[in-house]
Amino acid sequence: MIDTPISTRNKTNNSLGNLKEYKTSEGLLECVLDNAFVNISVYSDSVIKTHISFDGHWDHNPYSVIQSPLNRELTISDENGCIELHTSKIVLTINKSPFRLTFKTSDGKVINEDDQAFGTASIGEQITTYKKLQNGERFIGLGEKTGPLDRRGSGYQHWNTDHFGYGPESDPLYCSTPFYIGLHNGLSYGVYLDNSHKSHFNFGASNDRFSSFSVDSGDMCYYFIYNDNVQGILKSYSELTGFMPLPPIWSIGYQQCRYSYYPDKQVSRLAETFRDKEIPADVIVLDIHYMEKYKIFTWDGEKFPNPKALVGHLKSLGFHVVVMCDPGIKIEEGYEAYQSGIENDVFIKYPDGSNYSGSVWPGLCHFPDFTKDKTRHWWGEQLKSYTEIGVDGFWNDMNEIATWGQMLPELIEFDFQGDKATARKGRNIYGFQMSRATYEGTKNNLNGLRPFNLTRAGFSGIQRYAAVWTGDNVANDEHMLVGVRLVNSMGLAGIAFAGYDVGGFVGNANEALFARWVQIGAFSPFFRGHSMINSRDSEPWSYGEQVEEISKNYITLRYKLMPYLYSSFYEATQTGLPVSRSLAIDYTFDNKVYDHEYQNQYLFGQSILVAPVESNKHLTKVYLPEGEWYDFLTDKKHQGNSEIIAECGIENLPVYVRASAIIPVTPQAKTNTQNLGNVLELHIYKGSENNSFVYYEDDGESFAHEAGSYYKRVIKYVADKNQVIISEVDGAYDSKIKNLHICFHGFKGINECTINKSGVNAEHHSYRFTNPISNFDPIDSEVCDGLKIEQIATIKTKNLGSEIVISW
Ligand code: NBV
Repeated sequence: MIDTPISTRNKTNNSLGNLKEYKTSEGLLECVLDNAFVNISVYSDSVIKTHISFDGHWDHNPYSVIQSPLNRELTISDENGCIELHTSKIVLTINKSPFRLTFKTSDGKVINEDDQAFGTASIGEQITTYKKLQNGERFIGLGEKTGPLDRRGSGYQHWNTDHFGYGPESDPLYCSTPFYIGLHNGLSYGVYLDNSHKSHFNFGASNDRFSSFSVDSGDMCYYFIYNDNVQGILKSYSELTGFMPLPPIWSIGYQQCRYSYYPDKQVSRLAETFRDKEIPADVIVLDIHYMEKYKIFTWDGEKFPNPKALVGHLKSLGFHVVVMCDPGIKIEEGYEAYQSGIENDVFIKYPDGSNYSGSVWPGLCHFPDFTKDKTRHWWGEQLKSYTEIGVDGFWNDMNEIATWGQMLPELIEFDFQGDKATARKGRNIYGFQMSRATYEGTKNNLNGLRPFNLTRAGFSGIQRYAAVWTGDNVANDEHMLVGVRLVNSMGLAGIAFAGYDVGGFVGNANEALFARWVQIGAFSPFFRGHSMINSRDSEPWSYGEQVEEISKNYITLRYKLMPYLYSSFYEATQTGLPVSRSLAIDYTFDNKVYDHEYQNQYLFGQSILVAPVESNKHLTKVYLPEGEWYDFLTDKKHQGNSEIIAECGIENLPVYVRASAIIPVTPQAKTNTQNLGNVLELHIYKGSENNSFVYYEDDGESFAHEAGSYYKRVIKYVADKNQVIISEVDGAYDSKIKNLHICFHGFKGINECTINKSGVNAEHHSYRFTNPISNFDPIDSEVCDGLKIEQIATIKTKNLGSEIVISW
C-alpha cells in the first residue's frame, strides 16, 4: 500500500489537491494526491469505480457489490496535464491540477463532470463529490424516495428510518439504495454511491450549479455507469449488486394480511372465505399477534394452540403462510431464543462489550448482529421452528432498527465481518443483512424450496434476499399514488419485487379508495392487502358487494396475467429490468412522461401501460407515448404521442396495451397459482413493429430451474409477415400447458390461420373464425370465445417442442 499521509482535514472545505504521482497495476490506477489517495478501476466497459480516501485506510462496504473488477490492463494515455482512461464505451479524463474527473462518450460528448472548482472535497469527516449540472439535466431513481419522478431541484438522504404514517414528501424512509440515474442531451448515466454511512444527495436543490452526493463518514466510493439507454444502466447496476433470484410463484399471487388476524379460527375462516367466494389468493400473513407477548419464535398458546395444525389446514386450502419476524429478542431468562443468543454471543454491543438493549414490542430486547456469519447462521437455525411446521414465507419488520425512541445510539458496534464498525456505518446495512440471514437460513431449511422473504429496511443489494414493501402508508388517494412512485423508483434501483399496503395501513379506506387500490395493486409486483390494528376490516369483501366484485375481477385478472407476470419476473432476474417500469425507462427523453400529471404512469412488464388515478375521479387525462396503443378493456386503438381523456369510474382503471404486444394469459385462474389450468392464451396486438417476448415457466417453487428444469420459448410477432413464431423449447421442464389459444386484437379480415409445425409432425391445420376482433375483458373470462383457435398446439408433446410458425 502507498504510504498514508497525515490527514489535514479540518472543519472548512478541504480539497483533494493536485495529482502528484500515479501507477497502474492489475487493472487499477493508483493515484497519490496532495491531500488524498484515489484508486480507479474498471468493472466493465460501462462501469468505472472511483474510490477516494483522505487517509489511505480504504473503508469498504463488504455487502453490496458482488462483481469483481476486470483486472485487465488499462488503456491510458498521459498528455497535456491529463490522464485519459479508455474503455470501449467511456473515456475518463483525469485533470491533474487540480484533480478533477470528466466522463465522456467515446465520441467526446461530456456525460458527467466534476464541478471544476469543487471536485470532491471534505468538510470535517463528511466528503462530497460535486458534479456540474448539465443543461436540462434530470435525475431519476434513488429507490424508496418520495417526491416527483424527476428529482431535479430536490435533496434526499439515506438513513433507514421507521416512519409510521409518513407524509407524501417525507424523507428518509425505511430502505436506502444510493443509486440514481442522470439524464441530459440524449445521454444517460448512473451513479452508485457505495458507502453505507448516512448519505446526502442534492440534485440542484437550493443551488443552480451542481448536483452532489455526500457521505457523513468513510470514503467517497462511487461507481459511474454509462450506457446508451436506461435499460443498460439498470443491467450494469444489477451486475454490480446482484440480480433478484426467482421468487416462488405463489408469492406474486395475492397476499392477505392485517395487524393482526387471530385467533386461529379467524385465520381459517379468512382463508375459507377466499375459497368460498372464489377470489384467488395464495398467502395468509400472520402479523405479531401470533407470538406469545411479541416474542419471536414463539406462538401464543391461547390464540394459536396448534400452529402446525393451522398451517396444515391453510395448506390444504392452497395457502402459504408468511410470518412476521422482528429482530428484537426479549431479555427474559428461560426464553429459548434469548438463552441461546447469549450462549452464542450473537448480539450487537456497546463499545464496553455489553449487549445493547433497546425497547420494542416485547419490552427490553437485545438485537442480533447480522453482520456476523455466526449470527446469521444462528438466526437460520432459529427459523427452523417455523419451517418445520410448514411456514415458507417470512416478513422482516422493524429492521431499521426501530426501537422506542427512534434514536439508535450511534456508538453501538457491529462485527462487520470482523472489521468492526459503529451504528453510523451499520444502521443502513442492518435490514439488508437480517434479510440475508432470513433468506439464506430458510433456503437451507426448506430443502430445495424457494422461501419468500419480505423486508421493510434494506440497502443496495437487498434484491438478492428479499422483496421490499413501503411500510406504514396512509389510507388516502395521495398516498396511493405516492406508493406507485415509490415502487417505480425502487424499480430504478434494482428492486423489482416491491409493493405497498393495498387499502392503506394507517386510517380507514372508503369503498372507492379500496376498489381503486386493489385495481392498481393488481398491477404491482408485490400485491398484498394490509391494514393497521383498530382500523376497519379491509378484505376484498369488506366494502360491500360492488367493491367485492371489482376486487374479485381485478385479483382474478392478476392471476390470468400470471404467465405474463411470471415471465416478467424471470426477465427481471436476467436483466435487472423492473416489473413496474416508470415510463422514464422506455421513453427517457420524452418530456411528457415527467409531467406531474403523468409521472405515475408505468409499464407493467413489457407492454401493459397502467395509468393510476385517484378513486374519486370519473375522467382522467392519460398520456400515451409514441406508437399505437389499445385500450385493455375495449381494444379501442389510440395513436401515441397524445394526451387522451379516459373514463375511470369505480369499475375500471385506465390500462393500455402497446401495439405489437404479445401477452400470454391463463384464462382458468380461480384459486391460486398452483391451479392456473392447462390453457395458454396468446394475445397478439396488431402493430407495425416486430416484437418478441420470452415465455418462461418452471415448477414455480424449487431451485430445479437452476439445473435446467425450466421451459422457455421466445415468441416472435413478425408484423409484416402476419406471423407468430414460437421458438423451439429451451430447458427440460415439462410444461403444464396443453392447449394454446391465439387471440388476435386489432386485426381485421383474418379468416384463416395456418399452423406450420416445422415438419416434426407433418399435419397442418387451418382454422376459421367468425369474429377476428377480440376483447380481453377482465370481468368475463368467456369473451374470447369464438376467437380462440382450439387445440392449435399441444405444447407439452415432444413433437411440438420445436419451432411453431403460425401464419394468417
Ligand atoms: O407488526 C405490526 C406492524 C406491521 O403491521 C406493519 O406493517 C409494520 O410496518 N409493524 C410495522 C409494527 C408497528 C406498527 C405501528
